[in-house]
Amino acid sequence: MFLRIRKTWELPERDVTPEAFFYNRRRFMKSLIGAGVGIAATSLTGCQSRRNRSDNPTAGTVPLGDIPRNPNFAEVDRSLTPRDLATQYNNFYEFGGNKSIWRSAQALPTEDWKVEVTGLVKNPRTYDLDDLQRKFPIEERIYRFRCVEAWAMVVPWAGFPMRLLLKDVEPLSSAKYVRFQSYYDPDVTSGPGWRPYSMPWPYTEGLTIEEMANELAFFATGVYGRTLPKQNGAPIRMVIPWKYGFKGAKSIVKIEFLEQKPATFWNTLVPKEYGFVANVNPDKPHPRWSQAEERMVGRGPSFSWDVRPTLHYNGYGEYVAELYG
Ligand SMILES: Nc1nc2c(c(=O)[nH]1)N[C@H]1C(S)=C(S)[C@@H](COP(=O)(O)O)O[C@H]1N2
Ligand SMILES: [Mo]
Repeated sequence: MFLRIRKTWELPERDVTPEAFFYNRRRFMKSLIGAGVGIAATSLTGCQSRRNRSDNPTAGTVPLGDIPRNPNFAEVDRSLTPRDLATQYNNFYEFGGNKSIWRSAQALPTEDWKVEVTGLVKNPRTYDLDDLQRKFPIEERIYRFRCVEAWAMVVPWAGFPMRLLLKDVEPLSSAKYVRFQSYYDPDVTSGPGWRPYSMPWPYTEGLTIEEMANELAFFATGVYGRTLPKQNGAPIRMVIPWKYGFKGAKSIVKIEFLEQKPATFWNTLVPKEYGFVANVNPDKPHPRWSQAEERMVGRGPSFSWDVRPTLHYNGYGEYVAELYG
């Protein structure tokens, strides 16, 4: 893995970014080596940093003021991940294949954002951010967050439960699944050194209607008391705390109600490794590593991070187990 010079807080070799692992192996390395380019990816991303000079990972975010914290989600059994870690250790493949994409993600244009809701619903419509704010009161929820790569965080999201949107658009009885689509513009999103050709863009994810209607399924429009930083999926992203992180698509532009199960990004790319359901499950290993334990993103080298047993449904069985009985 000569392509990356890891920052001290990045993952150790043994469980390096699985999504990146796949990509590196099959495409990225091949294209670089094939072209006779022997430069480290870090030097390429270095160009990006010089282009986007912001040194503040929460630049452009604004405070949300006094929003109520939902008492059912006021705390978990571990401490909050510090904001500077949660905003500088990200997965957002549109902007690169490593965890240090927060600077290149600042290119995401979030002005005049619209979310189109379409498909099998009684009231198809397009919301702008004001509509969302007016219709769906914002609350704060502290959720566990678990990436399929076996790192985890505890994050204070702000936003609203997905079921409020369901009530507003009224899915038809024929609607069984929901497809969520992220913003994508190949000119904006792929930075120098990152050529995500032949990945199934745009990034999409899917849920069943019942999953979307669950109390826990959440649209986040903020985090740590401020609007979402771009690298975390501004201005609105999915948060599905009982599933692996990749199910939570960022920067949502379209929500479509369907009769058939939709194709999704990672499931299309590597179906054997990233299922459609993808519930957090310590007993179901990923084909390339165990899921029995997870490491809480912390300071210093990742081998020093707090290791915890993985919880079934990420600790949310009382809310969701009945969905899968
Ligand atoms: N559009 C989009 N959404 C995405 C991803 C992505 O690459 N593109 N990565 C997913 C993965 S694998 C994870 S773990 C979370 C990371 O969210 P965070 O960076 O806010 O912690 O975003 C998810 N949503
Ligand atoms: Mo992830």
